[in-house]
Parts: sequence; structure tokens; C-alpha cells
Amino acid sequence: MDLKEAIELVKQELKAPRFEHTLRVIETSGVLAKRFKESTEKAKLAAALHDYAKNWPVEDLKTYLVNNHLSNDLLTYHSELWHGPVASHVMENEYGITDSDVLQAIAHHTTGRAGMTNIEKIVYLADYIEPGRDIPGIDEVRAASEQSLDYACWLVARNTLNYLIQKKVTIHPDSFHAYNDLTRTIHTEGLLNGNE
Ligand code: DGI
Ligand code: FE
Ligand code: FE
Repeated sequence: MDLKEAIELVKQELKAPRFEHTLRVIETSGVLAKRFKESTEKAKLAAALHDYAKNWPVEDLKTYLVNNHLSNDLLTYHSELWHGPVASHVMENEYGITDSDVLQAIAHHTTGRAGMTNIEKIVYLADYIEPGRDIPGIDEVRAASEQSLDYACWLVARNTLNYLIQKKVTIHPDSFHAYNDLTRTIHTEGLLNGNE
């Protein structure tokens, strides 16, 4: 599937505001991929498809996870976390997408994970900073994204954890794993001075 076909597909699947968010994530992913010398083709395709399953009814997401043995521990966490893994599985099994960078970026865009590839980081970051987003602290993340993919992603992981703790909701282990892994990375790169 090329980018044009992916956009046509999600235009059918998504409600208008979600489709417009997707177009902005594609654009932002393209800019980030160019900036950090990654494949703009992969980043934009993953961005186009990242929220493919976002408007599915929760019951359908649940059924899909169970029927395809994707449930693991996901079903014990918030249903907001289900649309990425479902979309990735649908793209691989029904639309013939084989590129693992693209599939992983779709699957992990909500929580992140330890050991994200640069394409995963780009979609994770673009989803957060696309120009339609208005999130406390977003200016700092947008500024950081001009310089360092890892530091900007670390801010996303940290801000998301803070937000979820404030909301008093459960947090998926991958959200913590993403934070820990990025914390180690930015210490190694000398981007933070801390105690780790
Ligand atoms: O699909 P989008 O709205 O574009 O964005 P998203 O897929 O990144 O995130 C959807 C929501 O999921 C967002 O409000 C943050 C939330 N989220 C991220 N990690 C976790 C989480 N919610 C819970 N309960 N636990 C998490 O670990
Ligand atoms: Fe999403
Ligand atoms: Fe999104």
C-alpha cells in the first residue's frame, strides 16, 4: 500500500476531525524524518495508518484482540491502548504491509516501548506535537524536536506519565519502559544531568 492508498483508506474509516489529525501527523512525521535522516516514506505511511482503528467501537476492538490472540495483558488496561495494536495487526494481515518499522510504529504509538526504532519515535513524537494539539508543556517539546529526537521523545514519555498519574488511571508497563529506556539514552548522550 502506498501513502495515497493509505490516506484514501483512513478517509473512509475515520471521522473528519480524526482524519484531519492524521493528515497533520503525516506532515509532521515527514518533517521529522527528513530532519533526523530517516525514511520519509516509512514515517508517513505509519503516520497515515496509526489511528486506523481509533473509531472502532470498543466491543469490536476487544473482540479483535481476543480472536487474534493479541490480548496479553492489554485487556486489563484502558481501551484507549487497544487501537494501535489492532491497527498494526489489520495492516499486516489484511492489507499486506510487511515493513516491520511501519507495523511497530503503528502498534506502539500510544504507549511507546523500550527499544523504539527511529521510525517509532518519529510517529510517537509527531502524534504528540502535530500543530492541532494544545497540551500543557507542548512548546518545550516542539522546541526540543528541532534538536533531538530522543530528548523530545523523553519529554513526551515524561509528560504522559505525569498526566496519567494526575488523572489517577492505570499505566501500561510499556509507558514506563519507554520512559526508562529514553532516560538511559539521554543520560548516555549527555542530554540530562541526573543520578541515573
Ligand atoms: O489516538 P490519539 O488520541 O491521537 O493519541 P494516542 O494514541 O497517543 O493516545 C490516546 C490516549 O492514551 C491519550 O489520552 C494518552 C493515553 N495513554 C497513553 N499511555 C497510556 C494512556 N492511558 C492509560 N490509561 N495508560 C497508559 O499507559
Ligand atoms: Fe492513537
Ligand atoms: Fe493519533
